[in-house]
Amino acid sequence: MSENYTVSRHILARFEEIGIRHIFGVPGDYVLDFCDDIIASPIKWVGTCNELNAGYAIDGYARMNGIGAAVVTYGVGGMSIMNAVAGAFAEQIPIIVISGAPPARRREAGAMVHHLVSNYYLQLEMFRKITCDSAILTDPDKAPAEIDRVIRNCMEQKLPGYLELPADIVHAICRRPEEFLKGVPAVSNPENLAECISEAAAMFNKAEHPVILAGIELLRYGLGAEALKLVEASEVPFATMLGSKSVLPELHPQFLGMYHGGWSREPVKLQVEGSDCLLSLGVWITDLDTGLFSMNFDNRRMINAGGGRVRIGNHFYEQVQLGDFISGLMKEIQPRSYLVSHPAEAIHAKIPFVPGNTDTLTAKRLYECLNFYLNDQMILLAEPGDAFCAAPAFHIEEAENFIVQSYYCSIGFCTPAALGVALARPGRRPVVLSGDGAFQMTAQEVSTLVREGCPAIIVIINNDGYLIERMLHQDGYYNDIQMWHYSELPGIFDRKGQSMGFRVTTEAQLNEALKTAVTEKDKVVLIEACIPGRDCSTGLERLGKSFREAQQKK
Ligand SMILES: Cc1ncc(C[n+]2csc(CCOP(=O)(O)OP(=O)(O)O)c2C)c(N)n1
Ligand SMILES: [Mg+2]
Repeated sequence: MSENYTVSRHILARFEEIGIRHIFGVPGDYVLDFCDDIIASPIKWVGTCNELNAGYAIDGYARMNGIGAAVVTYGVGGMSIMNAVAGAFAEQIPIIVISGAPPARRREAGAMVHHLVSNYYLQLEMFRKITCDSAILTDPDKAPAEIDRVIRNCMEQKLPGYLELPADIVHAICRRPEEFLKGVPAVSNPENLAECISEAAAMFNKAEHPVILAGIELLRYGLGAEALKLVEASEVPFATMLGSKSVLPELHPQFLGMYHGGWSREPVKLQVEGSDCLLSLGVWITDLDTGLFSMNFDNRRMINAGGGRVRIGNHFYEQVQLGDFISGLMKEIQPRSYLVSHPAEAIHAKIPFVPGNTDTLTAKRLYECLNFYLNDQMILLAEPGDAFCAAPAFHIEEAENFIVQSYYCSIGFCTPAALGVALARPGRRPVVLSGDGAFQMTAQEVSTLVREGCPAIIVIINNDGYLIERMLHQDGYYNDIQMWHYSELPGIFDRKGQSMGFRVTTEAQLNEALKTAVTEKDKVVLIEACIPGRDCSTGLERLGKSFREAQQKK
């Protein structure tokens, strides 16, 4: 047993090994010793305004970096971060949460210590439900193996993990494991793989109108490049979805556009649903990705790979990993030049934005203007609300330049996530497109963006409340929010002039504000874009219409 090797040192050593360069969180007395060790290590501590925001920040960090970690205190901190952890679980993002905990002697005595809710295992039990693995580190002899197991599972399964670290264990001496932390990626069953590839290739090669539907798992498993090879080798048209937007380049001549079931642009819908061989790669059939399940798929004409299995018609092949399937299929396909009729519309090119002389700014013109100013050094984060409904309006060429919580849809995610994104990818600039309601949820994190020198651009769509909810349902004053002087927030959060705010009501003002934002590349720039009435993207109009129609049928 090495003299100075402690449980805390082991955690930090592993974190360095797996590429964690920042730990986000909020301290509390049960974790102060561990926080001391963090700031003495090469890993940088990034304090957030609250634990929920730390959770969103590490989600953003992990989407860029492969993994992220937060440290919180017991009870008050652990309970606060839970919504973000649940989101990462739903969206399959690997993050690790370490929570401090009361020392063993208190737990053993069942003492009523501060931050305790009911019993000493409640928090662990709650985290168990929203993580793939968890451990309470009560025994220093076992701690290194438990820490390694949780980290390994978290990375392999691409899901959150939880470690509870009692205050008296932080500096307990433990054994330094000899081996590195080796992950064992999930493997395919070779027979199943070979058989399903041969069945899939036969169907694919025979088809007259094959189409590839690129899904969210391509993003989660970093398979965009591999899928692009398949697209190019086969010369088949492809579509993406909200959760997988830009996983394949949107200026590609084979790109049809984004598919959202019945809400899709007509040519995209016709080609995807009319295909005699729809090759669906890592697609999640979620309500928002399929126009409230309005897709019209015929399993007999589909090859469905994802979630570790492949389905072809009514044949099921278990234990087939998506990456193995794509690379195996690529070797078997015969390229032909398929007709890509109606490829993605010209919105996907950079149309210069010429501001009109109108008094009011419309949602459409806001998105056109933002699209013009986006570049490949920017990462767009779109909040649930009109922001993510407008996603097709933005041309994004690289997979990692677009972030959305398209499934869990927790509003307020994007501003703190931008903090994680910026620190994970210095040199790229996060651009948050947020509703006013979403922004109010986590607005304090603008101050951390300023403090950490992360030059995010934050565009707040000020449409005076929860517009998406007004559109989905009959309206009520529960959808009203307090009007803020959004553009004055930089003056509140920043005493050093590292940020600036604009309030824009016309196209010309918006254009100027975005032009300045691009020039002021070291500053946090907050733009309040005022959109009057119920003006919104066509995406939100469609969503509202479908929801209201579904309600009438009830
Ligand atoms: C944390 C959380 N609370 C509540 C909701 C329910 N919800 C979904 S969208 C929305 C309103 C969004 O309003 P805003 O951000 O202003 O966007 P807009 O629709 O006006 O563009 C709410 C409250 C949610 N998704 N997440
Ligand atoms: Mg709003």
